[in-house]
Amino acid sequence: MRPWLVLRKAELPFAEQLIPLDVPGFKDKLLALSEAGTVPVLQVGEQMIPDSLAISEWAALAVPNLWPKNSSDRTQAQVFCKRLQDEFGDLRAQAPMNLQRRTSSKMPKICLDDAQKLDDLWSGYLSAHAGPFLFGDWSIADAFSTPYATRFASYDLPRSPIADTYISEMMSDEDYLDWEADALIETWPGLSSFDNVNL
Ligand SMILES: N[C@@H](CCC(=O)N[C@@H](CS)C(=O)NCC(=O)O)C(=O)O
Repeated sequence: MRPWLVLRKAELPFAEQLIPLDVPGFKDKLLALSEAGTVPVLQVGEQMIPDSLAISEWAALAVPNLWPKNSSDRTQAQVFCKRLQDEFGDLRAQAPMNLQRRTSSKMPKICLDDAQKLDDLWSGYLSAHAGPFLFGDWSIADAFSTPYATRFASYDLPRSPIADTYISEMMSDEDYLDWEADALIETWPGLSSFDNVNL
């Protein structure tokens, strides 16, 4: 979702190839695309660019204004994106991304602690800028935040009013809504095992 949103905002045309994960033979398909054996991977001519942040950096070199203009904000945004990839493991593990899911089940404290930490970071950036996005205008940092926004919505995670407004902003973005529309009609093996899916 992250580099997909970035490429959409960059208005760079691209074609998608969807590779279902966790089905027999999926890893071989991924390893044929990158040494890491993960998606996403962007193919540009002969070049294969793995990793969401590397793809986003590639787009930012091709198109202006995907990072904040102010250099201090830009550095903060870049560091923040890396943290969003590397940290918040408990939130990601306990609240896996599933746009079809809506539940109010009690979540473990480790997950709520991560959610609170992210809320604090979002609130800090939002308070320091005029909004509506983390660094004022939309940037790659907002693309990297969007998957977390969906987790707050799916799992009804507690959040501050400022974070709630920001989550609504991300989830009403027209590019996000295109992605969501596809996700809502997607069928995956194992999806029915979620006992509290509420379409
Ligand atoms: N840091 C990488 C992480 C990529 C990643 O973990 N992708 C997951 C899907 S979201 C994947 O390919 N999982 C398959 C696997 O690990 O076998 C990025 O942001 O692109």
